[in-house]
Amino acid sequence: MKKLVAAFWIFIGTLACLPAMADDLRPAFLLTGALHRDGQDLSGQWTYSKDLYRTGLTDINGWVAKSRMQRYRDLDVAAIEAKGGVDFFEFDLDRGPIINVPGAWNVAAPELRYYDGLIWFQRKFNAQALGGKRAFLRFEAVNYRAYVYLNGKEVGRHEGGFTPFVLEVTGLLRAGDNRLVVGVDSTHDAQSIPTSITDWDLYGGITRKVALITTPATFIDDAMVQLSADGRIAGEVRLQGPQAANQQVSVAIGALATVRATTDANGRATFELAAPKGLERWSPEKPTLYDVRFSAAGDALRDRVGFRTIAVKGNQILLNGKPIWLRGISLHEEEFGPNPARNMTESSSRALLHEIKHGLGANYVRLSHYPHSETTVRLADEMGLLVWSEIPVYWTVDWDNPAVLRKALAMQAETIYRDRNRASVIMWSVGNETPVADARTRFHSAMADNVRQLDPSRLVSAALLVKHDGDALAIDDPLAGKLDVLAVNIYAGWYGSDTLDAVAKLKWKVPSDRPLILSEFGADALAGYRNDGMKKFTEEYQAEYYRQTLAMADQIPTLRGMSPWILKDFRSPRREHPVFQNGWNRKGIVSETGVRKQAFGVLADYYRGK
Ligand code: GCB
Repeated sequence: MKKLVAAFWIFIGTLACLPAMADDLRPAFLLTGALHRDGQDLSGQWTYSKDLYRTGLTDINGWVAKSRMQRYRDLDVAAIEAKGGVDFFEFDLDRGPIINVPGAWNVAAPELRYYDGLIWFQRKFNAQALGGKRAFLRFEAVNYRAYVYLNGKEVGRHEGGFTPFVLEVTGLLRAGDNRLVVGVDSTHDAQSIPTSITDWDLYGGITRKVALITTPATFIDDAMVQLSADGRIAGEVRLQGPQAANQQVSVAIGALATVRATTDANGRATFELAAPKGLERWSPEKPTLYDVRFSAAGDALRDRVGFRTIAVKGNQILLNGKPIWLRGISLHEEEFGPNPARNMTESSSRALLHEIKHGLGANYVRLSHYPHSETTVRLADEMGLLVWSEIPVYWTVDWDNPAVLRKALAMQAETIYRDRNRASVIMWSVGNETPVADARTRFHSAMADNVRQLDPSRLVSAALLVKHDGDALAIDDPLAGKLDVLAVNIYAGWYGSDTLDAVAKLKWKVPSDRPLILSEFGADALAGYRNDGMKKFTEEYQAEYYRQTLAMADQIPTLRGMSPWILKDFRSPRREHPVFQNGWNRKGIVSETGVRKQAFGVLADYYRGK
């Protein structure tokens, strides 16, 4: 085992030294559209075992873990104990406490509230004989590192808390009872993405669904389709398996058109066709989705896809060729309620997006600061909300470390492969509020190049910092040259020395040839704290802050949208004022339970006027 562990990290180390090419960022398996595939949902009751000292992974001095500590072993501890004898164990997942998966562990038990480390999870399940089919485990998200074992054998590892990963288990799955054990380590460090300090909660755990998916021996691993800038429908299909080469592929776009292609020696086929007459373009006002059916080699995959174009021309953002103004709001992945667990069921996600779309009258949402669940992005498609998507390259990062860059590029690739059929997603962001420096700019530039290589059809942006330049605000950041849309976070009137009445008068020096959006602005208010003068943390102060900032925004000629910070109060261990915060960032324009603050009305009125 010790050798195996060493070999694994060496492998990662070697990868880190290679130049990052988009294609070697492609995970071994994607199972695009897995939500629509045959499978067994492994959500529900799992058991767990805390492992603060990581004794299940390694012993002291990095030696192989003691067998009595290896939580992933496939054995019946109680039965062995009943026999008596020399063997004993310091765990038993079969009799461990119960936890619901998916969901963060912080809300599962008081002792786990601020637990930050390794926990082992176990789920037993029954499977049928595969009969020539293949089986995969697909994790939608595990925060932050996952060590996966089936029936006592390691099947793989993954790093990154917000993107899906797929592990083949065809050879390990048993007809009958199976034991799945996942070690989840929530610890972040200077080389993780994000690093250990953020402004949101820890939320360790198996935070999104896990499914056992079966496919034919040769199957459609990836299928992409979109409307290209020149108004043609184009895409690609990738097969995996012994019969992947020279296969007929057929793609049906609703009842409007069917196109055929043949896979090459690598199982890849591309296709293209003129947009059929009668194709309705997707937009926030009319989010038309088509049933798209990909078939090949006896496998079939369906998706619901919208078709639209997105572009920048001068300082305008064009959706389907027409200028659009992004009436938005930022959102963390955290459901309404007094004790959220980052468990985004369809209904909890819908409740948030409904408030954005129908309460606020928005057409746009910044899904900050990491890839949100596929459920949310698919709902944005269905409900008609444009999406800014980002990975958590946030604040500080080990900019000079090629292994960290490699992780960022891989995370970005996993996000893009997951979401590139989503019409709602119009912008990939490559960073948030990172301090300007050469190494940091090189890092972000590599990310921007990577995005363009993986997906040339969408816009690239980043949330930048602004600088006071005399009496004006300016973007002084060489990264700006890499972006299609400039975006800035601005907190004048909340952080810093500007008084509220100075905000509306702030002048801006920004390039005239590029669209600008305000990716963040905001102020804290405790819902219900009112009528106490214009003091910070009152609803009045936050509402006035919005009025002043919106007046300032109206003076920026190239402003094409905004996503104020933030829809809902959210958990953050940075925020410990005992009266106003108690572990919550209060910049929501609604409270954690959904009570609207005064600023909500100010923004909704402003959007009605846009
Ligand atoms: C920011 C960050 C965001 C924080 C916010 C705040 O600039 O991008 O993650 O939560 O400020 O509330 O200070």
